[in-house]
Amino acid sequence: MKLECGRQTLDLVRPQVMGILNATPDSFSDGGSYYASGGLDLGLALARAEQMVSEGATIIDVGGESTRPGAAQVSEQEELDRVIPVVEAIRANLDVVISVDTSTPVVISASAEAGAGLINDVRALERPGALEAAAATNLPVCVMHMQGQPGSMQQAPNYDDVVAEVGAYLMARLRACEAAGIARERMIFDPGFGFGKNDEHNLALLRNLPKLAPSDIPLLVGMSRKSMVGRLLDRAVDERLPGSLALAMLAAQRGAKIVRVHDVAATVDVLRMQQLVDCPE
Ligand code: 8Y7
Repeated sequence: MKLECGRQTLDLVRPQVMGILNATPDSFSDGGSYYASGGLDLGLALARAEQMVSEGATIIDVGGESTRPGAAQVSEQEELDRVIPVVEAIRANLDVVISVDTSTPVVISASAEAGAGLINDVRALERPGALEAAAATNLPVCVMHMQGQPGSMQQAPNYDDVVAEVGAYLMARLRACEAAGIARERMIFDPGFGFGKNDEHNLALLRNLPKLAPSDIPLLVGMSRKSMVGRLLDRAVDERLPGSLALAMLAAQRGAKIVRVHDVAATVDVLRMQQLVDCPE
């Protein structure tokens, strides 16, 4: 299974690690690290990307809008100012697929022009104009399920059958993407762990991961350091690595092809070991 990402090709026979690079001053786990005196420090952001690539990340996910509950909204211009210089710097210096975490049509278009290889949208291209902007890039798109809106989604998540409902939503987004001219071969599905889900919902989705996508559509999962780890194990953000690694391996065993994480080196080791056992040679 190969995924064409503009100038690069991702080999999805084995699970790939997507390293998280937050270009936001307010993200919950590593926010602020690349901000010096109010502005984004491009050198620091690039150094972090470089480190993650050296640790084995084959995708870097650059995000300029924090989707954490209660995070401040950003204007289109602010999002462009945060994301595009980082995409350009990575593009000029590193051989890695650049993913851009955005829901904003102008950011989708500008990112592709700046050298992005993948569009990662937690709103599954539902914003007006996003489907058309993504289709025009010819890049792969990750469509993620979310119930509600970032600010309020964790107040009362509710499903009759979370696995069926998330699966049906992702298939509906596939149809919408195809209708807009995005080829099925460019689709990636993501159940959206923690996005309008309680712990039981998250666990049911992980247990049933293979049911959430047809076998030709790769699954991406993001559980790194999330609140589900915090609640299930009673751990603060800086104590969630073991739980996050367990979840990464459990997802890989259930067929996840891309794992979005903060801790690249540790996750790469875990997934290599999982592959040696489950998929030898
Ligand atoms: C996810 C994500 C976040 C995820 C995809 C966090 C941007 C919250 N989570 N994108 N983004 N899937 N595709 O804790 O689960 O990293 S932000």
